[in-house]
Amino acid sequence: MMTSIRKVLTVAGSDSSGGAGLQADLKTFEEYGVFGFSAITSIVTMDPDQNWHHEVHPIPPALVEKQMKTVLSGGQLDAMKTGMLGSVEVIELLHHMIDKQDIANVVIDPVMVCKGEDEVVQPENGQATRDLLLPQATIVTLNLFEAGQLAGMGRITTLNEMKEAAHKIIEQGAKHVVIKGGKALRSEKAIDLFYDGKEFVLYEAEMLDTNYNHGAGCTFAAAIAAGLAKGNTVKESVAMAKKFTLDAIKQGFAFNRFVGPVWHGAYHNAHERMSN
Ligand code: PXL
Repeated sequence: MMTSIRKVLTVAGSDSSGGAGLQADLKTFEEYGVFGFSAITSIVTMDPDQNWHHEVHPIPPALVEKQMKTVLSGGQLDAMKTGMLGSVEVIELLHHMIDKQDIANVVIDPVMVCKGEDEVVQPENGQATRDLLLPQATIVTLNLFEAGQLAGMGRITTLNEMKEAAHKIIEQGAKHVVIKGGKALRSEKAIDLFYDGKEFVLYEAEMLDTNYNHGAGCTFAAAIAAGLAKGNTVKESVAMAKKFTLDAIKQGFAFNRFVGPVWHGAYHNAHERMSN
């Protein structure tokens, strides 16, 4: 008999270029074999005539709330993940929803900048995320920039600073945190740091020499949510998500002259499906 299907919600922005945002989340959920629901918070467009400039178009909070009502009408979710949230009202809405629904596995992936753009998207959202969502997070996934912002430390460039930031994030109420070192860390290796308030775990991997990694962060967080929904521990889910995302980055491709998305189907060779 088939075991029951696990249900996972993403509350995120739409990335029409397909690599990041809720597109990444739903593709990843499918690869993990969990059923994906979505509530769109904003629509992001990128303009090829303006050097791929990103424009964020927030969805009215009342419409986000209606989507959430639709999703929640089917009973308890096994996990949820948040990405770009669009407005403080939506963050408040989510805070109340998580509280009321008592959702077991909550992955918070605060999206503050889009790759290639250096200005912070909606800075007021960072503060609301810290105050309202971090205390509800089973795990929060951060790049160095986001970690620096949420920990109030500014620019982070060393492993020691990553540890200090992780400690501060846990103090703000998140149960677990992963900080992704990436290329901004002064290191030869790609180093991710996991912390649960007691023990630091370092994940070291080769630094991949590619620019085709658009959507890697969303994919990683979505993979953790799917892993948790399937009953894995937080640590197991992170380890599995790392493998899944590494494969996705290895098979990233040039979409146009501005962006190269990761391939979410790489881990399972999804391009070979339905071939006959
Ligand atoms: O990768 C960050 C990100 C998250 N969510 C949406 C995005 C992007 C970057 O483009 O468009 C919707």
